[in-house]
Amino acid sequence: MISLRKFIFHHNNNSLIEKEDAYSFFTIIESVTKIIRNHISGGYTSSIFQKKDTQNIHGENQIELDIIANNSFKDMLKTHKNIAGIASEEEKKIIIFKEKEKYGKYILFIDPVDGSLNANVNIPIGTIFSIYSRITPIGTAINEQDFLQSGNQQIIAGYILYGAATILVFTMRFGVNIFTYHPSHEIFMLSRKNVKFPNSDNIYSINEGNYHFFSKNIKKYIRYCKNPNNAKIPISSRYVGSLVADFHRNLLQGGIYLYPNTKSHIYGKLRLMYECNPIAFIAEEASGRAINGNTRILDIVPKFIHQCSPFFSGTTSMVEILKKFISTNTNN
Ligand code: AFP
Repeated sequence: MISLRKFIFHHNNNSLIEKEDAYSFFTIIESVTKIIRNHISGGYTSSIFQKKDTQNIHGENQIELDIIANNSFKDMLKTHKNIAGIASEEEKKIIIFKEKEKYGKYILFIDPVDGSLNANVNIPIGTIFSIYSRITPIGTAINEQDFLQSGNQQIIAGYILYGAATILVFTMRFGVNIFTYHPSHEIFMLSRKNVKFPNSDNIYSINEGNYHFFSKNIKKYIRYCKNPNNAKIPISSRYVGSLVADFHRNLLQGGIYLYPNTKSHIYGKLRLMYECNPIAFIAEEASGRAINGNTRILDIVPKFIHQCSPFFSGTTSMVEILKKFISTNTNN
């Protein structure tokens, strides 16, 4: 069995992050996972799953767990020698770690609790993160420009899925690896190496309750998924409502996740920088695809930190077929 730390130490020699920096980053991830996992396990005995009066930047009510997780990540990440600042779904503005703003090499995006409203019904939730090298010169203060990079520039992207088991899935550019948290040893152990989407198109995942607000092309694609004449086996519909859980299932079983724009989310609902980009990076490293419709997610140059985007990601064949539907000339 290979522990996460051993893996970082002995593998990924070609990654774009210094080994020592990756090592201390994943040590932090391991520690915060432990904290969040413990809170989730005991959540029903406290109020941490209850909606609070406070809202995040997207106008969504926070639960106490969102705030606890956000603060835990902030507190631990600021101890990292080279992380100069972070952007979080739970913070309106970027957080600059003052002591490192001039000399820290990296910036980080985080969605501390993805799918948090599922916590109250004991459905898997997650954490999503990604790291970039800063673009301003070392020795000068970091600023928002360091965060406004296209997803192509990510050097680490990953997610934690708090399900029946707690797992960590990440890429440092050379493939995707899965680690499982070992509750008695309190560390992550390698459980699957170099994961690729399987060669099967079994699942489509979409909040179909929004059907009447989708474009004609998306509606047509959904009807195509349901049409038994179009697939060798029926395509199953599966939707959890936590991006990490839906994506992870499709990664292992073969499928596509869709969140198009709708009437209430005209630019899409998912957040480009801390949801779409990290997942897209993992999808591509696992030989899948991620697009916003016509454009590759990783090519989008962001205009602002909390930007939203339509998001479609899954096996290459499913995304390619979807793309044909999207580019068909119909009146939307
Ligand atoms: P947050 O809990 O981080 O806000 O994420 C929720 C989410 O963006 C994503 O995890 C889900 O896939 C999506 O929302 C579900 O949205 P619907 O409830 O509209 O289907």
